[in-house]
Amino acid sequence: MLRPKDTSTRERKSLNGMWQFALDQAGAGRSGQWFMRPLPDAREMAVPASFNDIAADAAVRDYFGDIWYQTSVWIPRGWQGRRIVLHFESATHRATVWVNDVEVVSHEGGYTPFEADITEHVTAGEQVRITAVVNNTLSFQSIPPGVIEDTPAGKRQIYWHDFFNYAGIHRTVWLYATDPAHITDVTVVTDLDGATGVVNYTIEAEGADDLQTRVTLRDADGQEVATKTGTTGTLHIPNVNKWAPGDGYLYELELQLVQGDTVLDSYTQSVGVRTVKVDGIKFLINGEPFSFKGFGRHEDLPVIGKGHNDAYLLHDFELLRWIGANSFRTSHYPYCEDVLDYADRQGVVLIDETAAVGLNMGLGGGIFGGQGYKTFSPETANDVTQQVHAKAIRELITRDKNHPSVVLWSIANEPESETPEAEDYFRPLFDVAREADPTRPVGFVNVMLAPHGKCRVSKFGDVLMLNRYYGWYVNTGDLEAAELAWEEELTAWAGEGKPIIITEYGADTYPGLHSVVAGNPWSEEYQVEYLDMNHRVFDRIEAVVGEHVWNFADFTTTSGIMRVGGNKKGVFTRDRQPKTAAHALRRRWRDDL
Ligand code: GCB
Repeated sequence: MLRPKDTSTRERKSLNGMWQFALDQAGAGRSGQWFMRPLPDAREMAVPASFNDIAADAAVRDYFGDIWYQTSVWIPRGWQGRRIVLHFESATHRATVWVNDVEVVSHEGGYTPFEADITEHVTAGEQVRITAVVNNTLSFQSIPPGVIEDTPAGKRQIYWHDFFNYAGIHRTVWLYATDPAHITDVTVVTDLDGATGVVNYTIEAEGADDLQTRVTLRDADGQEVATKTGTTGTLHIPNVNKWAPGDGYLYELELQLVQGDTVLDSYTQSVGVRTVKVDGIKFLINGEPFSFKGFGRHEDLPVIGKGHNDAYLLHDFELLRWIGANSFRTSHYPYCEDVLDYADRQGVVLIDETAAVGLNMGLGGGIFGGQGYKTFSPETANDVTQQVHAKAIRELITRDKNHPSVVLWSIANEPESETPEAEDYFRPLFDVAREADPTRPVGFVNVMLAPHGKCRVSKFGDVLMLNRYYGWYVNTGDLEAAELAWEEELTAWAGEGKPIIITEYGADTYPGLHSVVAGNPWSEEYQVEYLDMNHRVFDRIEAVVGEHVWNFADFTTTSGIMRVGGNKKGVFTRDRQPKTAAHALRRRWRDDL
């Protein structure tokens, strides 16, 4: 699936703005065919945004079930004879969509795009009604998982990930038009041969059997550097300008379907020429050892929740630059594609993660404590879950495969990984990822409950990604004991001979809380002491090639006695003010200061 774009032959129209919106508490909308007419008792809702925080009402914030969205749109008169497509960049966690009275698409998974060819159901120059029922419930068969429990006070949605279950239409909805003959996908794989860049491309198209496929590669100044015909081929760029960390140089590949002199379809794909390889304990980008400095993050903003906002995107990347970070992980789900596009342009390196978070009944919301379920069993996470998970991996890779910024796939965060059931569940999922993308390393993020010697899944990964909280969840306030225990465990992992990225280490810190005495958790000083201790350990172990602090900014979670207005492990507050630790990290990460 290609991301909708305006090109010389394609036209897109955003459906963002105010939609009609109704919560379907009684679950009456599907059988009552709400898509046939204006939604009953509707209010207005902003798209894109999470609906949860908009109403200032706990019943709305905590609602789970069917959520109805409706809008109407004019099909441009000029689109007569064109193929017309309705595209959702995401709907969390699943949706079914109707155009007028006709169901056109259903999609499972809250963070990847889906679309429907609606040509047959619309008429150029006329208005159509678009209705989407989004559903945000989590079950053992969804990614991420959850369960609905009956309690004396009614049904409650339970889940095991430590961020609020924001839902709705978080990203842009597009209507776009192409020629009936159109390109459906392109895969670009790059390589380096000395100073020559190598760009392998494969194009898929529909209705194009009698057409010629033409590609043209241009540099950042718009100068043509190579051209070719055919649906698959290799282009060479002498004296290539590589894409590298901190230097997001992009070429543009124009793809065309041509009949005689007429270009029927044209699409542009940006291309960063770089290589990624794991070699022993080294993580190589363009053959050079790369060391990850940065954060685990969240899509989490005041009012709009997981809704995308360009201004925050720019500001967050400014803060990454200010602090000297070169990378981050899209914890714990695929991010808005605008984020990936911008990372490509900025030369920011990404670890790209699926939404498989919370597959661990030994943990709850990042807090230790059993959940009363078995993680993997026929009644809980089972074969169906595994298939849904496999699809989530495929959809992530299909969407993000052409982003040079993405250098590593993370197929899950902190799942149970110490049991034979976990091993059986994950083994085939690594194959799924490698089949979908043979060019990038694959890993998963290991949790403290499955330390070295116990984890049965790490052996499948190309790199080791570890989340550890020595000095926070264990050895709280005792950094001396934490340092010894952490170094001992990390030294054992280093014996595996793989690169190690510390994908999480962090301490909750209440901004403004200070302490002159060391070892005082929640204070700004303790966050600095905690990070310093971790860095001493990392610097003594050669296999550690990355440090991603948890978290870039404070974020919203469910309520609980371990969370004070959300998770406070941010180095920045939720409104992006630096805590003392931000300055300390800046001194460590910026080598130009
Ligand atoms: C973790 C999780 C992350 C939590 C974090 C915490 O290990 O991966 O989602 O937010 O711990 O702060 O407890």
